[in-house]
Amino acid sequence: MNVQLTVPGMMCDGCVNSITSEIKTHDPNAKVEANLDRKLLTIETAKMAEPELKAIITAAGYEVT
Ligand SMILES: [Cu+2]
Repeated sequence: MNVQLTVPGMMCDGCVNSITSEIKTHDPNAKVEANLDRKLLTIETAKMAEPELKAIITAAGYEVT
């Protein structure tokens, strides 16, 4: 499943790395792609749906809109 989320607080590669590693603790096979200009995160995962991904990113300290 492909999920696209907007994360306005994602400012740099450091943010992307923190979010990616949090997601990968829940699904090591997840693929995460970020577009920093558009604050867009694309997550490919067979294990998780959008609500769970939102919860993980929020818990990591980033608002999802
Ligand atoms: Cu950052």
